[in-house]
Amino acid sequence: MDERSHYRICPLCEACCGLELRTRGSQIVGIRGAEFDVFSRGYVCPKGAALKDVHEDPDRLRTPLIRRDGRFVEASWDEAFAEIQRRLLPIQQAQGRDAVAVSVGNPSAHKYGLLLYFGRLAKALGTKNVFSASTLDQMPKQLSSGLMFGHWLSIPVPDLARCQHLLVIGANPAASNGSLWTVPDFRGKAKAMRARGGRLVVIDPRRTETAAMADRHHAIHPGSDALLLAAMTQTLFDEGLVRLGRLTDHVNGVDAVRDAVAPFTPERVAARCGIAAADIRTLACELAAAERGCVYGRLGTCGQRFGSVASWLVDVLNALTGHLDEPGGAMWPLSAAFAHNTQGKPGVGRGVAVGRHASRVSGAPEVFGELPITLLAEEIETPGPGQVRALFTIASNPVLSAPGGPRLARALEALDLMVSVDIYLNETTRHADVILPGRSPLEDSHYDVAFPQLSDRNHARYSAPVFEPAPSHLPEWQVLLKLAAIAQGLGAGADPVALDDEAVAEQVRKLAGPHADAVLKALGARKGPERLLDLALRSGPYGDRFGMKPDGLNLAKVQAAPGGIDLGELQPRVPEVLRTESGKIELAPPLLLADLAQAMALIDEPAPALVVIGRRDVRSNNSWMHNLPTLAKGPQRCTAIVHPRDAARAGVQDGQRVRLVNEHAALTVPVTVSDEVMPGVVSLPHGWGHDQPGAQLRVAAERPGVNLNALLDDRLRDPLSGNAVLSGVAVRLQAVAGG
Ligand SMILES: Nc1nc2c(c(=O)[nH]1)N[C@H]1C(S)=C(S)[C@@H](COP(=O)(O)OP(=O)(O)OC[C@H]3O[C@@H](n4cnc5c(=O)[nH]c(N)nc54)[C@H](O)[C@@H]3O)O[C@H]1N2
Ligand SMILES: Nc1nc2c(c(=O)[nH]1)N[C@H]1C(S)=C(S)[C@@H](COP(=O)(O)OP(=O)(O)OC[C@H]3O[C@@H](n4cnc5c(=O)[nH]c(N)nc54)[C@H](O)[C@@H]3O)O[C@H]1N2
Ligand code: SF4
Ligand SMILES: [Mo]
Repeated sequence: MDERSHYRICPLCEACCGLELRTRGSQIVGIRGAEFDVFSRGYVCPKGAALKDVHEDPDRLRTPLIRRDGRFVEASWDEAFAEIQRRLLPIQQAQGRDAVAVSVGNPSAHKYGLLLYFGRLAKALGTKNVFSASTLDQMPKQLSSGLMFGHWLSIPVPDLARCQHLLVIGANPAASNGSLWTVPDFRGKAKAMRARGGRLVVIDPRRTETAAMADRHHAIHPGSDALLLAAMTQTLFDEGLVRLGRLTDHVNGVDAVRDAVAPFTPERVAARCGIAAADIRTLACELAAAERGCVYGRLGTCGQRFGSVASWLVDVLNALTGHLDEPGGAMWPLSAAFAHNTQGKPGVGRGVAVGRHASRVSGAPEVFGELPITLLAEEIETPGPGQVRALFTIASNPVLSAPGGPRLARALEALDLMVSVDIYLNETTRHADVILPGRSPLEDSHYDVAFPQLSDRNHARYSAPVFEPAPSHLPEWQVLLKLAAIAQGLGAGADPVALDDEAVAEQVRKLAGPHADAVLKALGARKGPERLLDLALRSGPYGDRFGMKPDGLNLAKVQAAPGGIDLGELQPRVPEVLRTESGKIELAPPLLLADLAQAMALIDEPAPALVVIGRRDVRSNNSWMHNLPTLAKGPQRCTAIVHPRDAARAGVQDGQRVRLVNEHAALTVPVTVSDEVMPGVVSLPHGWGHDQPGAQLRVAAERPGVNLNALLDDRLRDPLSGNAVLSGVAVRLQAVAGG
């Protein structure tokens, strides 16, 4: 049989590398980085090759499952939708719309069918109980960006190609391959920066893979980043280093920031951060002195009590040192499709609002239409009007990925209905009544909706399906539309394609007014996400405007370009990128100023003797890639790393099994003793704990690991963004007899 070559954007992490797959018939015979990809230029990590395992995994679901008498049985799609309709409508009717919750997880960001259609399901459900992985991840950054720049996704990213000084705080892109920053081959690019005389500085409780390649590493006590960043900001004012440059006329609130950070002197915060005052000053001064440079913060700065404040201060520092919106600094990509900061009137907007509603039990404010995912369990458990009685999970595994997962698992069992759109029968979906399988990513076309808004270079890339799906296997966008139709009372028999035609026609009428018919005609016979993509590309900033700009982009052109279309290096975008009411950068949003004042109390809070932090490994990804043989082989990855001092105190030795204990759980894991973590910190990866009865993950179950989130506290969160605290939670280390 002939060998064929296919181009496919890797859906496994935010680097979005272009892959070249070679196939023979239905076999994948090779996967490598696509040298001709205009964006990733051949880069690939060990996970890329595991796409073959995803596609071929015998545990990956291909048929809907219905749980009957405690056992899952295969069902047809029609039976599955009928079952959902039969059970959902009485719940909605008797208990109201909020009785049905929905949770959407990380892989939905990597499948445009899910990302572009999830909103339709949420809207049809009409529930305020919308949860997602965002409140385990980036909601603090979305909130601070929304308040400062006017849209939740207007997140500036380092322009590494021209940067000479990169300060990385609470991120490990050498292992994670970047996040809220699509930067394939971070390692190669960071090395190139150092080779041209640039400097990499890392602030992290652990000497990570990124720290190991840096010029300097400072260990920081978990959870104290807001203090460090406030003290750096204070230093800029104190030493007269503030330089707004080109942004001077585009910034509000500089004086308010100066007043707010005044009490946070380096001397005041040094002990709590574990970083000497002189070092804090140096961090601020060298950032200010760098001709081109920036601060980049990620998960480590978000998963803490003051996550929103820390996320905000990262961009305050960039703005005050003249590095925001400047080449080599923190810049906004100009995405070819779907970016809100390219739509509507340039330079001004409505800003963002929070707290339009609140969670029923704890009263936590809504942010970006969502409630904190750590509150899902109490919403199910607590009786009263609006109690959650049904749940849809869409590519979401909160039993492993959210603090308090074991409590949530018990709550899920008590639901009247749970429906999962997922590819595995796993720790979360085993509680479902109906599981609707997603297709293999290789059976769908793809375009990244979110990541070009965060990419270190502008580009437009599309990948076609590699394999034909089974004829009966609905694409996920149609699954979501079917569920939406059921929720709206249109019935399980509704035709998702016809519903989509209607919705697109309405969208086009709004967008194009009198030209709507011509636009619809131009979109031709395309359906589903491809049609939305063509519409977005053509009406986007590089678009052909449906023929008005014949040289512009459309989907046909992107499809015809092997490896995508390069749209050039990042360009300054202020003021055009802004969507705040004032049309300015809001450097001092009142919500953040008020919370910064609260952070003072952190300084004198007694710090626990030992706290746990997370860890990412390049051969793993969140909770669902442990069933892939290519990634599962090799050394055990779910291990605790402790500092020699803490190991000696607990009387444990390298390689032994130890217990990590607190009020929430007791976990037994192998320990590595190493000074790569600072004293008082133990590092354990998340996403493990594949020993739950009823899951069908045969490879993962061989070495299940333990669930870090069982140790974390679902009551701890950043009250502004609702993001869970993932770091700095107290644990004790104990030797295990015979361990
Ligand atoms: N303690 C701690 N907890 C953390 C983190 C941490 O650092 N520390 N990190 C957090 C972060 S950043 C994130 S993003 C979350 C992620 O948490 P989740 O959003 O739960 O994501 P995953 O763990 O990747 O699980 C994804 C689910 O999607 C399913 N899936 C995979 N591919 C597909 C597909 O193509 N279609 C469908 N329909 N389903 C699919 C998988 O089977 C799995 O059930 O975890 C968070 N949890
Ligand atoms: N290989 C691999 N790649 C991934 C993933 C994966 O699971 N595996 N997950 C993907 C996802 S969903 C995401 S969101 C990204 C995350 O991307 P990153 O944020 O780059 O990934 P992490 O490794 O979680 O980095 C967080 C760092 O913060 C440190 N840290 C912990 N607590 C603190 C603190 O209080 N302060 C500071 N300053 N640092 C702290 C940790 O030691 C860690 O090094 O990675 C993505 N890429
Ligand atoms: S870094 Fe690895 S997992 Fe991430 S997109 Fe590239 S090949 Fe895929
Ligand atoms: Mo994430």
